[in-house]
Amino acid sequence: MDSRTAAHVLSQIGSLLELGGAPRFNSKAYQRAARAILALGADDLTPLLKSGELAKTKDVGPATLGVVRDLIETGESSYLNRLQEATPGGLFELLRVPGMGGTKISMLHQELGVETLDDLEAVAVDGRLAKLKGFGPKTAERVLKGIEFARHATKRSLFHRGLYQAEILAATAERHPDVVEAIIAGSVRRQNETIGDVDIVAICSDDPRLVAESFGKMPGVKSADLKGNTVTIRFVDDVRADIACTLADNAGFVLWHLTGSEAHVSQMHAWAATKHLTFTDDGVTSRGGKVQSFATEKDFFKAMGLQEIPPEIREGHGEIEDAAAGLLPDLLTYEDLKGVLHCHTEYSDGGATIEEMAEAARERGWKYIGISDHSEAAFYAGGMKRDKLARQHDEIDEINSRTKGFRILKGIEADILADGRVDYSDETLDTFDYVIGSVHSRFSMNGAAMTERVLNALDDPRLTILGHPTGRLLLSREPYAIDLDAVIEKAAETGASIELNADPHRLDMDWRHLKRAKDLGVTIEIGPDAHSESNLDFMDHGIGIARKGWLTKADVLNCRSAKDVLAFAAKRRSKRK
Ligand code: DGT
Ligand code: CA
Ligand code: CA
Ligand code: ZN
Repeated sequence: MDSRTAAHVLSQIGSLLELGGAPRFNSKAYQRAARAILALGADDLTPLLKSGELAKTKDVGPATLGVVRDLIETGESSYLNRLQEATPGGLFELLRVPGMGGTKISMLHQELGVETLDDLEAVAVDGRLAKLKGFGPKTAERVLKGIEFARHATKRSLFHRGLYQAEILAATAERHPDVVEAIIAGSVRRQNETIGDVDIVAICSDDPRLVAESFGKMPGVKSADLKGNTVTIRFVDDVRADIACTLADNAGFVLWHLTGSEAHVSQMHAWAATKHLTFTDDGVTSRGGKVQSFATEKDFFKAMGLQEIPPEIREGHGEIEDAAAGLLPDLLTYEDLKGVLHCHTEYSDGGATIEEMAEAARERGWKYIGISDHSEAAFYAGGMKRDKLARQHDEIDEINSRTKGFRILKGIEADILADGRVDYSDETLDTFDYVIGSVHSRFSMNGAAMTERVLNALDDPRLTILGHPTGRLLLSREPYAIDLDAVIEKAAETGASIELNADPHRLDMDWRHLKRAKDLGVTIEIGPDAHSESNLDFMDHGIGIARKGWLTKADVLNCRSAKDVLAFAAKRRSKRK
């Protein structure tokens, strides 16, 4: 019994418990155990069970251990079988509809006999769902949108999940005796916001085709398809992967090719054609038929007459032209960050104190943290009334007065109200070091009205930063209708900053717009939107996305010192009408 198969069984049990209306901590415990067992990466769990190592693994408890023992001894889980018999198969896919938890699904099942996405769609359309207690016409509408999402989104996952799968697979590949090194390629290497399949290049010391073939036979594989030296695998848990096997002498070319993107690769084909070169799976062929191989990407780009293009910007957005002209920007790195400005504490809906957040920021080597809790209008998120604000400011002053080499800034995430006014009076807004203005309500406005609302807010010189400008939640909520080009132009004109929100569900503004904003001279703030200390780590991928948007440290507000951040806000305020 291998790790992946066992993990998949545990995860299925977790989902079935959720569907059956079991307490959330119960189903969560199975999901956590599943991740722990997958991370073990064992081809055979039997010795780990016998030695007692499995029982000592974090997040593996007596119940989950029992399931694994059952799997090892009988090849199946009687607990899973019992749960499956009690649950119609279609209910699983309902869990993928945003906002649909186990409780709601079991209620829809009992009351209306809903068992599949199609059933759910039918009762949402014919009005039966809206009449159910706790539902309503608005919910029915949201459910219909959610169904659309579930149908399209099921095949992709958020970046951090893709990265996790890629790391596990690369580690597995490296355990193969004929593999020297395994490198993550594809959209994970390009730091994309969502991931389809995982791509791995395995550098081999022996016949790559044989190695690829053997990967197709590893435990936990549901189906495998071998083409050349690349094997395409679907695992039992529906994780999909391409593993391209190569000898070291052409690893650079294979890595470049499997990293993509498709647009970048096809533009590179056109570029190579101008040099009378063609690409095959074996390498690069010149007009005379001579095949060239490349051990490193560096060699490959050199032969193409190009600067080395960082993986993040290989998206076909002009990188080949700029690399040919030697004009690629010096993309920012994590080390360029000086601080963060979008953080919540227990003053609103965060989980940590100001001091704890500050300490966590300091540990990461930053020089300042801006606290930006929710404003009064955001009552659902514990938005702060005036008296609470005063207390927060006193607390910040007090901590700052006894701290050296680190500073806490007084920020706020103020709601942009329906008419575009920024929450709080002008006098109150003037008490902050800077103001993030965000839309948190009335998402369904039409595009013209929403654009007008945000443009109005940008006219307020007290608004320093426009927070998460489209409100999207990746794989679950569409951006609200808004003319981003108009917003970017307005920010350029008024000197406001726009946020790249680094929450893995948001990554908003989308990197596809960052380059344009930068070209117009808009300063970007990269915000973790942290609600806990560990959320500060969202900045890792936030930097990856900023790189995808071609940003350099000069383009980013929080790559500047605290003093310069204050100056930025002050300069904008001085434009007061
Ligand atoms: P994704 O998977 O949708 O998140 O996005 P990508 O960019 O990872 O897309 P993917 O995995 O389809 O392709 C990555 C690169 O791999 C692509 O630019 C060219 C290369 N590639 C795609 N399909 C194959 C294949 O069947 N064999 C080989 N050798 N390479 C392929
Ligand atoms: Ca891929
Ligand atoms: Ca692929
Ligand atoms: Zn927000």
